[in-house]
Amino acid sequence: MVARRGKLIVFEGCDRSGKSTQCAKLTDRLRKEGHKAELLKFPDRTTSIGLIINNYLANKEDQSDEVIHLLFSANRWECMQKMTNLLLGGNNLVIDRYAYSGIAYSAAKGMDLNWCRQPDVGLIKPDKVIYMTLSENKASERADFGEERYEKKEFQAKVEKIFEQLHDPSYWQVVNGDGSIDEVHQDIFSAVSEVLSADCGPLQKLWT
Ligand code: Z5A
Ligand code: MG
Repeated sequence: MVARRGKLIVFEGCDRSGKSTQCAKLTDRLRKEGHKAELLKFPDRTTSIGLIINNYLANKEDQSDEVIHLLFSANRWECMQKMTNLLLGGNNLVIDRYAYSGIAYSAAKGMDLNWCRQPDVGLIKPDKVIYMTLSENKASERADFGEERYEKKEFQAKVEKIFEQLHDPSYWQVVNGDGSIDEVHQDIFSAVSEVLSADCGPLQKLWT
């Protein structure tokens, strides 16, 4: 009998909303409950493309807006075979940022949104996007923005606006990140449990 494929669950959202915290918690919980689960993060800073991205984000290296946009996308494409194999092998994948961040951060610089979308057309389509929000009050209580290139308040507001444009209610779920880590996890787990038990059919391509 062919194993049922795993589900692709992507986390997106504004800075410090708790994506990385919740991705780790969800992956642990899935494993504890007997599901096969793997956690991946974009950018994947461990590849040679990821190293260029890391230097760019750390302000150690400059790139044109177009070049860095294409490198972020290439960093996802270089992972597609591995992701396909894992999903078809029955592993659920939890992904910390994906193509939506790629578009939102580039378009927030003033780049054309449709141009920004093109390089990611055909990536594996997520079965669920968990879009995490955070109120201004709570954001100011969390650790300060770091030194990385995009970590500025006005820029983040533009990013949020683009995420709102990309929101597709057919597979996006908005989760309020204001609660405690455990409360937020519970909301996410309920949303993900529904997807895990659903028959989502074969893998689909994004934006095709
Ligand atoms: N980028 C791009 O331009 N193009 C692309 O294609 C992609 C990304 C994929 C690096 O991303 C940058 O790359 C990012 C977008 C751009 N630019 N910015 N800005 P990254 O994913 O490496 O960014 P990060 O460093 O992981 O930050 P983050 O993702 O914004 O944070 P987060 O993952 O959402 O939050 P967290 O690390 O889980 O939590 C933040 C803090 O809050 C931490 O101290 C936690 O302990 C605390 N926390 C978390 N949850 C709670 C709750 N519920 N209560 C209280 N405290 C909490
Ligand atoms: Mg993070």
